[in-house]
Amino acid sequence: MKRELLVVGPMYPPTLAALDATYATHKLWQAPDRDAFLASLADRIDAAATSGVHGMNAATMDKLPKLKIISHFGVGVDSIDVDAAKQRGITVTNTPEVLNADVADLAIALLLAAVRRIPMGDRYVRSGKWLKGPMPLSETLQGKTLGIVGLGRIGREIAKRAQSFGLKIAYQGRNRKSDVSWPYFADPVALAKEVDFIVASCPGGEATRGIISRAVIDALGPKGVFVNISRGSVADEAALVEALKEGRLGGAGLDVFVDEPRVPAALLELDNVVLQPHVGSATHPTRLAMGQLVVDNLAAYFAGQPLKTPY
Ligand code: 8YV
Repeated sequence: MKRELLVVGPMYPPTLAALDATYATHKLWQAPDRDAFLASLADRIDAAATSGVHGMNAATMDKLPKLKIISHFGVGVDSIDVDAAKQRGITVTNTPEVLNADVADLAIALLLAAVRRIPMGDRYVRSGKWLKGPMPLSETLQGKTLGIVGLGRIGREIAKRAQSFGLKIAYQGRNRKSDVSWPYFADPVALAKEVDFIVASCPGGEATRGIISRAVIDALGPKGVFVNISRGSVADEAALVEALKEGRLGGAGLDVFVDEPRVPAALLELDNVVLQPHVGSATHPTRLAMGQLVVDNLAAYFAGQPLKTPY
């Protein structure tokens, strides 16, 4: 008899196939009537798999009184009410570490693309403008300072890469890190005043909502560049769009947005912004590794073994 598993939302196909092969999966996003579907499962579901924005809130947890584990596809768990899960004795697992390198690569790529104006240059050539004369010069990374908001696993990988590009590092976060000697700022505005570029690599959620505020953006200034590979919610998106339109911020490289996959129309018009569709971890090896952690955490749970990556 296959164990039963609730799958809340669409998931990386190879991972979903692996879950389908092992469990009697119940796909919530395909249910015509969510509540009736959950009620039909209430007395027999103790495990669920979630992914990305398809998380779980307290109300849904209350409809699944036997739920014991939520195995999440993603390192960020801001789509899950983790506090509510803890209060209900539900363990949450996520997929850390395996995506650090790819997400850090994209952060550096966005910084390089925005500062050296690579997509703009591509458009400049394709539009035939080069035939009329050289493209205006860009800023440089050399000798500049990158401010990292959120020096966690991904933030550290970004710092490592940034140093190899000749950048100095400073960081902001809840706490100073004892194992690094880079300048630390508790206040993101103070950080922004001291650096040339900022990358947001902190978790999403209430604690970091709007941490890249209008004041931070203005302190970064007309030559500054902001890169976001965290969550759209960490930036005041309206202030960001305004500052980019008015030239109060030099440029941006954005992989995440407040209301994905919808992006503010104004951003689509701006030449000083590089846009990506939330692809930080979107490589086959990384998504396979993330999926394997989802599978392994569930297998460990059902085997009564220690979980691989409890959140
Ligand atoms: C995922 C992410 O692509 O891991 C995260 O937190 O944002 C991305 O790696 C996304 O969660 C979709 O599953």
